[in-house]
Parts: sequence; structure tokens; C-alpha cells
Amino acid sequence: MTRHAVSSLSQTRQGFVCKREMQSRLFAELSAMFGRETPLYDKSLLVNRVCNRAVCDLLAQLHRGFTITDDEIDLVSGERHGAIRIGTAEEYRWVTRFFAAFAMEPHNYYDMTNVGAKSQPNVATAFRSSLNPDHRVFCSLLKTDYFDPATRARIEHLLSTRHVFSDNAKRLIEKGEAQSGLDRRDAEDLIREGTERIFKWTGKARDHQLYQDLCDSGFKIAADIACFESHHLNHLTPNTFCIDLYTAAMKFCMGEIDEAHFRLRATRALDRVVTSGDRDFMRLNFKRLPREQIEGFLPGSPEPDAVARSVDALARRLQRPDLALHTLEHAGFKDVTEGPSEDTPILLRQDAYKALPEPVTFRNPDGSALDTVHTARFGEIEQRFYATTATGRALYDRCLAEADAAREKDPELQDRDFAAYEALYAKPFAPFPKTLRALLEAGLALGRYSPTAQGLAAKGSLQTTDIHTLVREGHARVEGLRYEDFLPLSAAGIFASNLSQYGTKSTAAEKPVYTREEFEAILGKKILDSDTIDVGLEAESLLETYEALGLLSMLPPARRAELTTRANAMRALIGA
Ligand code: OOG
Ligand code: NI
Repeated sequence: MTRHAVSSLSQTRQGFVCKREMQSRLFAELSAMFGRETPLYDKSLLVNRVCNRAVCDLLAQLHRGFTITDDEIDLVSGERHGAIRIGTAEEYRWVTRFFAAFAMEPHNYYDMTNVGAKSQPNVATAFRSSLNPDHRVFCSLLKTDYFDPATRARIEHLLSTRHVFSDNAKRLIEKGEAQSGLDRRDAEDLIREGTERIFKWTGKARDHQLYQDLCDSGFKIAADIACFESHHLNHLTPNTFCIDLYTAAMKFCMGEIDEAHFRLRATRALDRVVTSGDRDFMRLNFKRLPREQIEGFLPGSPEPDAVARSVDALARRLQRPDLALHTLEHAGFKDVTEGPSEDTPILLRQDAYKALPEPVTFRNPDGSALDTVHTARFGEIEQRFYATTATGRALYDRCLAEADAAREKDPELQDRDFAAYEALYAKPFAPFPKTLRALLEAGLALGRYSPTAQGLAAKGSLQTTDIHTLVREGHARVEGLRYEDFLPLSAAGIFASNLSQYGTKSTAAEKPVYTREEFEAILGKKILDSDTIDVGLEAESLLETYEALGLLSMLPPARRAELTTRANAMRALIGA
């Protein structure tokens, strides 16, 4: 049903396949695998396509000359992030080496044992490419010393007897490392190890007593890891152009809201596309469209009834039989969207349909078998926005705490009065400006600068090194940096809603303290810090812009030194 365009892998002159190409192929195959395993996921992709089409049709009225085919929409929204949960240090090392074969390196350290009431017994990092990443995997490791000694011993014993990586997978990983690449046959073979074994849902589990004991003591997450035979992907998240539209559409198709409520929410979401769908939005979402092309679109204004007609068409389309998701088995959609308010274009916003019970057969130590169900795999969606500076991130954390508290005080508000609910959640985020330019000028978001032709022509006569003035006067231009990582609190919120379990305290005599260094020793490599990369990318672009505009010598020496340090730190990290 869903089209998964999979082209064949091309080889370089040395006979190896480009690792980024392998990565795209791996994720296309994983998406196909997940779609076969979970029909609701496949349908959610269709809902996303329908919504993205509506958004693009509106954008085409705002940017005359912009056109996009359905296949191109599929390509743009082919980006995925997945999540896997690993049981042992040894497995984790293999996973790290596996992803390296696909040009995916660990970025950022997430200590999930340390997020207050939402804490879980694992630490994590995310594998992705450092620059312009397409895909990512949030990969956590179960920390068995979070548990009391008896439980710990049971978990470790069970985990010590499973083999997730086949000998063939290990051989291919080692071969790829030794020769710095894999040829087409080996690459396809390794991808197959991923989709047919390492990340595959098997429906097979072991030791039901341990499973039950872990669930009963509030450790569903540990049960999901320890008792299964593979690192099954627990979700694979597509990207959407308008999360509010998608969420309303899914709730409507799943029978959670009626048509009138859908229309209200869809209208608000699309009205917002009209007001915020500027060129910066285009650059953020259509990263494969050349900048010159986006700049060449003529500004247009949508027809007065464009949103109303689009909502009509959507309401009809979503009620066709192929999207009658209320007839499929499902466990509902999450109540609230994680992340900043809908009008604040920073970091990322996420939502999900909840995990549904799936059949599982347990093999018990005494040889008996037990058929039951397990609830773990859910359907997340996300929309990504601008990366923040450290100041922006600290402000976000404060605003989020306030917004969360306001939301929790009146959980029913969104059903009673959706507009009032959005206003309530948006109010704490008022300190954030709502456009890229204003976010940059306030020092809250990060950008990449470059000189314009006008600026180059004026070289020698420019009087200021204030980058915002240069941009305003047309001598330089800026593109917002996209946020490419995860948010521990959003992650914890997703864990909690899917496990119907709000985090769990350590049962060890003393809760252990986990460190990044200890985790790096398990991975066998350093975890890259994405703030250093983002801040360095901005600094490098500033230095290049000043240089091209003949302004380097006018830059205060301390500022120049600061930018140089940041750019060098970034280059040292990504080694390019
Ligand atoms: C990890 C959830 C983290 C996200 O989007 O924040 C994540 C998990 O459920 O194992 O994927
Ligand atoms: Ni996720």
C-alpha cells in the first residue's frame, strides 16, 4: 500500500557503497518492515501524506513557482527516527559498530535515570550523521544495577544467554571496519541482518515469571528489554510538515474526535501555516530544494477561502474507507503534544498513537510455553524546528516547566475549548519570538550565515560587523540551523504515556550515579556533543561571511578569537 521507493545501491570506485546511501536504504527497509509488522503505522504514513499534501498545496499559493509531486513529498518525509533498547554492554558495543557502518555516530548523552519522577532505568545516546542528518536512532542501555541484587541477577542471567547479533552480522561489521567500507553484496547482507534479525519484532519472549515480576514492580521497560530475543524497534517516527494537522487527522480517523472538532483544529493548524509558512519555513522543511530556487519563488497570497476548502477536502478524504482507522484495533492517541507551544518554532514537537497489545509467546525455563500479549510498540510523529543557543535552551526548559504545570491543572480544557487550551499552553512561551530572524536577534536560536551578491559588491565600504544589521541591509543572509537531536523530557513523556507508567525509582540500596565517561567506555568511542557542532557551524559561517565581506579586520579581536575557538572545536570533533 505505502510506496517504499528503494533503489539499488551504487558502488564507488574502490568498490564500496557510500555509507550515507546505505543509511537511506537501511531506513527505507526498516520502514517497510515496520509497516508490514504494524498496519496502523502504515496507515499513519498515509495520513501524513494526505496532510503534507494539503500543507504543500497551501505553500504553493504562498510561494508562486513552488510545486512538489507526491513522490517528492514521500522523499522529503522519508526521514525517520527509531528507538531501540539494549540489554547488555556487549550488545551495545556491537550496535555502536553496526551504526558506524552506516555513517551514524553517537551524539549526546541522555541520562534517563535522572529526569525526576519520569526516570527510567536506562542511559542513552542517539546515532546519526553529524552534518545534515537524515535519520537517527535513540538507543538506550538498561542499567541492571538500578535494581535490587536479586532482580539484577535474574535479568543479567537471562540476558547473558541471548545472541542478537549473528556470526554473519559480526563478520560483516568487522570486514567493513577492516577495509573501511562494504561492497554492494555485503552492504545488502548487513541491511538484511538489521531487518530480519537485529531490529525485527519476533513475538517470542522468555521467562514469563520475570516479565510479570518486572511489570508488577513498575519496570515494564526492563521487561520489554530483558525478556525478548531481539532489539525490536519500538517506534519509527516519520517527519511531518504540520504536526497539529496530522494529530487532528489521526484523532479524527481513529474516532477520538468528531468532524466538527477536526475542522476546528485543522483550520487553526492551516491558518498557522499561512502565517508562518515563510521562506525560512521552506528552507527548514525542504532541505533538498536549492536555496536559489526558494529565493526565486514569488510571494503570493492564498485565495481567501483556501484554508476552508482544504479543510473540506481533508474531512472528505479522511472519511474514505481506506482511512477508517477506528475499525482497526488501537489503543488511542496521546492526549497532548510534547515540546514547545504550536507557535514557537524551536527544537521539536512530538506526539504519538499509543502502543497496542501484540501477541507474544513466552518460553519458560521449565520448557512450558505461554501465549499472552505485550504492549510496547507505538506510533510517534515529529516536526523539527530551529536549534537553540544555550540561553535559548535554558529559557525553553523554564517555559516548558511552567506550561506543563498549567496544562496539568486542567487536563480537560482541550476537549472543552481547544482555542483556550492552545492559548494556555502558549502563554508561558511568550518570551520566545516567533520568527527565525527575531529568534536569532534575541540570541536564542542558531543560524548559518553567508554573504549575498549585494554584500560582495559593497566589500570595502561596509561599516558594521553587526551581523543582524548586515542581514537586514541585504549584505548577508541567514538560514536557521535545524534541531537534529532528542529532548530527554519529551522522551520521558513518550515512555510514560506508552508504558502507562510514569517513571520508576531505583530499587538498589543506593541509586547508582551514571556518567558519560563510563558510557563512552562501553561504546568504545567518544560521544559527540551536538551543541559544539551547531555553535561551531554558526561560528565558522560568521567567520567566512566576515572574510568574504572584507570585515574580518574590523571584528573586535576577542570576538574573532571566540568564533575561531568555536569553529575549531567543531572541526576537531567531526574531524573534517
Ligand atoms: C525512547 C524514546 C525516545 C524520542 O523521540 O524522544 C525517543 C524509547 O522509547 O525507547 O524516541
Ligand atoms: Ni521517538
